Amino acid sequence: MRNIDIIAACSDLGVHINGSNLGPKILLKNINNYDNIKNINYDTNYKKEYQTENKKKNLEQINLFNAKLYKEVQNTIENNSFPITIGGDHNIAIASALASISKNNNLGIIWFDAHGDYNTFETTTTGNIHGLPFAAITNYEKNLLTTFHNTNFFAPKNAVLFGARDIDEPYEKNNLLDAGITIITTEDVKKYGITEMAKKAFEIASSGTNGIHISYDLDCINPQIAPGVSVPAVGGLNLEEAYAFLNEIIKNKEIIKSIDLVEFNPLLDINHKTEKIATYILNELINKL
Ligand SMILES: [Mn+2]
Repeated sequence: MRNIDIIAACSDLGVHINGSNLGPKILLKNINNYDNIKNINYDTNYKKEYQTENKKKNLEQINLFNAKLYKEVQNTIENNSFPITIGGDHNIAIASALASISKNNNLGIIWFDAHGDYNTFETTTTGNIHGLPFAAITNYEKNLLTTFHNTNFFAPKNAVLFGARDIDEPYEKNNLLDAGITIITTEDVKKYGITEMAKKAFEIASSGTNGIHISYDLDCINPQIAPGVSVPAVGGLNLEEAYAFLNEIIKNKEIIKSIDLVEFNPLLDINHKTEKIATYILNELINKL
């Protein structure tokens, strides 16, 4: 069994809806007697920006937060520990994913998500930075979100968007196609099966790389099953499919270098449904990686 660090990335700065910063605290409480925990918080005196007209909302504070998180994930890997970063809104993956590739040199990535997260500051309509991280880590959105990182980025040919069903048309879709990201939609999963599609994703992400970073966004699951996410998208994976993908992660553990589990928002959860699912996933990872 490997030594695992759980890194609690308590941020909701990437989205105008509050609450995802509280997710990690609740999940940590549910993991009994786990010692290797690091907490990253943003300045409690900071006044969060919400205005839609502002297309770079909370940019400065997000960069301060991510620079800290980046160092912590790097430290974890330097100490031969495996990083599981719990969000937090999905912008935190800019730091966790780039920290991992900075230490593992050449990695592929599977971005498990209902949304594309592939806007740029030019194409975003909301200015919510959690809609940009996948573009940032593949260096499609350049410079502003990755100032703390000075090695290579994820190559689009080894990057897979998995389970998507809510991609902004036409601009975000064009960005994804222009960059050359492989898109596996929710529809593909329903049509060809989760095992077949996971196999395809792992093949693409591992081909010619030293391993894979997994970014698991809970909003990929149907919000009727997992309602506690900031931006739910109609439809989605059922629980069996979500757990089958988790099993594929565990099966492929030798090539997986780092994982995020993001977007749990306890303020929007109903009857602890999402909390239970996220806790189950986390416990499986801790016990079986
Ligand atoms: Mn996301």
